[in-house]
Amino acid sequence: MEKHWEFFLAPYKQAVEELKVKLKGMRAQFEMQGVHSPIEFVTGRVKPIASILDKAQKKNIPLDQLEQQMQDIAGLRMMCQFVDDIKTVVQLLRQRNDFTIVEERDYITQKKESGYRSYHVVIRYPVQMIYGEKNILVEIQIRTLAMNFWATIEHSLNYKYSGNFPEDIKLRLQRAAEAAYLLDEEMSKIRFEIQEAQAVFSRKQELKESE
Ligand code: 0O2
Repeated sequence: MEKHWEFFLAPYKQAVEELKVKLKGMRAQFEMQGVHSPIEFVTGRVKPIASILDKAQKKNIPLDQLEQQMQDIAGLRMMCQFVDDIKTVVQLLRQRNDFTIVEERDYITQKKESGYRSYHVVIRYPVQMIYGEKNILVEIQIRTLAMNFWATIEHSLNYKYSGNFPEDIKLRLQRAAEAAYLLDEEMSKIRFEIQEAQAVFSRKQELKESE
């Protein structure tokens, strides 16, 4: 990797690693208390250089403005079992004092034309570098497992068709997005049954492990 990119991306890499630990730590705290965790799992990545350049070109972002204008060079994803968990997670993020929220985008009540649903929170995160503090933008995407399944599939198809989906695939993807949303709604309706079963299961696991 070119030295210039290595220096530029260093604070983003640092931020993703730190935030993965912090957000996974939230899940661990719920587990420790033996209560339902609104966070199922957390992933994080630094956007590959080729994707940064692609997006900069598409959105007319000058390369010397990446830091100010590209919000998802560092990205975290928090997956939830239920739609209501998303609200809980956003509340938890709003309460934290290790970063500030600069923007929230609700693509759940206002889904994208593609069918995409997720809640995006853009934060300003201070990274301690050897030359001092650097404040960078990080995008946290919060979504259910079903929304994540859809987005992952659509993203790989997007790659294949470079965004120009044939009409029938576009339509099927929109229908699949609705099906995923229906799945979320159905799961929400039996949420308490599911949680009860999960609690019994984890108690049994604990007993087995202590034997
Ligand atoms: P990647 O590969 O996920 O890193 P825009 O890019 O114009 O849609 P903007 O202003 O960057 O919008 O912000 P937005 O839409 O809040 O966040 C963009 C990111 O959200 C995307 O990143 C995706 O991760 C996700 N996203 C948004 N729309 C869709 C969609 O229709 N399908 C899927 N699968 N994901 C979506 P990138 O840059 O695409 O890249």
